[in-house]
Amino acid sequence: MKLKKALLIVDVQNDFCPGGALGIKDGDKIIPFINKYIKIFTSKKLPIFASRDWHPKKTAHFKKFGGVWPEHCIQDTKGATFHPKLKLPKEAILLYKGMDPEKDSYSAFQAQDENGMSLANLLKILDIKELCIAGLATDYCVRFTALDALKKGFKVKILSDAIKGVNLKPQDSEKAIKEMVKQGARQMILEDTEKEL
Ligand code: VGL
Ligand code: ZN
Repeated sequence: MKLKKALLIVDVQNDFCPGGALGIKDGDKIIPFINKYIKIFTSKKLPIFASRDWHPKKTAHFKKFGGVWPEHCIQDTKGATFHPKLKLPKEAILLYKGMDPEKDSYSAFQAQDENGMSLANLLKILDIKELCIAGLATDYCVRFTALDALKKGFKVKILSDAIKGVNLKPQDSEKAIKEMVKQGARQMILEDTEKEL
């Protein structure tokens, strides 16, 4: 029997796309692929999660307050909204993360829905055993989310044509993919979805 899958779209927000406060080169180029995955998961009636980096104005995550990043994805700003090209269905379950003013958090497993329910709990309720992960950024949120998922016993598919990295150091994304695969994640592209789902 196939394991029940869900699609997890990580942080496809204006600030992580070109022109944004932490714009990732070609970050928006993955969106047409993500939209195709959305169609496929919707047609199979499989759940779709979409996380958002959702920071308060003042947080130790920002350079200004001791962290490493320029200000980005501040709650209720344009930078924090989903990229306009992303076609999220109304059934998508929205997750918020990075609200703690004291610390960094990258993993979607540290995110919660609008009722404060954690991703782990939502997955349990929906009986999801496998996560297909797309979005931004390969070397941060995607990486931490995938590693957490594996630690928690989920199977993980990295959607290679639907992720992009920050690359503070040029090899960061490549290294992140190697690490996720070493820990048990597998890579998948659009062409594989018909037989995989
Ligand atoms: C992220 C950098 C800063 C991410 C969040 O979600 O990948 N990256 N904040
Ligand atoms: Zn952030």
